[in-house]
Amino acid sequence: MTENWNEIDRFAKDLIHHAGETIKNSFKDKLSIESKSNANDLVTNMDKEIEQYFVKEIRRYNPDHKILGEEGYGDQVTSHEGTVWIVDPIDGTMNFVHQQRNFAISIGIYHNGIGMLGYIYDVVLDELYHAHKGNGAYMNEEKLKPLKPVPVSEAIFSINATWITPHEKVPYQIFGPIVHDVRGTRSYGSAALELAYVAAGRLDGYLTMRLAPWDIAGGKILIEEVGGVVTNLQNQTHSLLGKDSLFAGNADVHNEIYQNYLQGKL
Ligand code: 2AM
Ligand code: CA
Ligand code: CA
Ligand code: CA
Repeated sequence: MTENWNEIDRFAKDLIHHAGETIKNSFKDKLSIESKSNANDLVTNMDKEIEQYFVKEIRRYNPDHKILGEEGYGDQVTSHEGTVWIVDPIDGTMNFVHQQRNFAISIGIYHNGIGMLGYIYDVVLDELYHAHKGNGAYMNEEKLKPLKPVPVSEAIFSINATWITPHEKVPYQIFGPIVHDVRGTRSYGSAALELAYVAAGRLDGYLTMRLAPWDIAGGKILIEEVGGVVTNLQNQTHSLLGKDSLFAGNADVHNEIYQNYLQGKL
């Protein structure tokens, strides 16, 4: 089936702006907060409500489109055949709960596994990062520039401090030398925003041990449109069906860090 990507793009932007309004209006209401896999893994009524809104509207728009959403209101997606929306209704739920900022809506729309449309919406700042495959990436109306090479010694990396502390399952020692050698590190607590910042050139790299498809689906499309690279820590294509590690960055930094700090260590 051929899709009208310009029309889908307009539809997706409308949905995202509408959902953003709903989230902003919810700040005055009391949130209902639960935990999922552990006490720090939070989900709120808004995460669920926003995902349900997306699922309802997307199904009404085109029942053939499949939906993979974090909160499970979409479909059991086991292949990337056809058109698949990968949706994170609120990325950075902990920030949403504790700070009412530094969270985003993230959506990637894939067709037969190819990223066609990507969105990351910083609701509070009203900044929509968006990309349409082959047409470049934008923040609102402003076109994002192709990423320029940066030496590792001048690179700013995003990495969550958890991955530098002793951890039974992950080889945490490998990140130490990277943190030491780059110019600086940051952590924003929203994978989607961190990927948007890589696309905007505010970060030169983002490393993390474990992300789900909905954390990266939108950001991957944005970063690839500005010439950046998104892989797992083994330099392989990141899985869009299951959890995986992630290494996103400007192409030169990605190559140098992979060769000198990661290759053969994981
Ligand atoms: P979330 O807020 O949508 O859950 C926090 O460092 C980042 O990691 C956020 O983007 C958060 O997304 C994501 N995250 C939190 N818990 C996670 C988990 N168990 N697996 C994968 N990603 C997670
Ligand atoms: Ca979550
Ligand atoms: Ca997420
Ligand atoms: Ca989420």
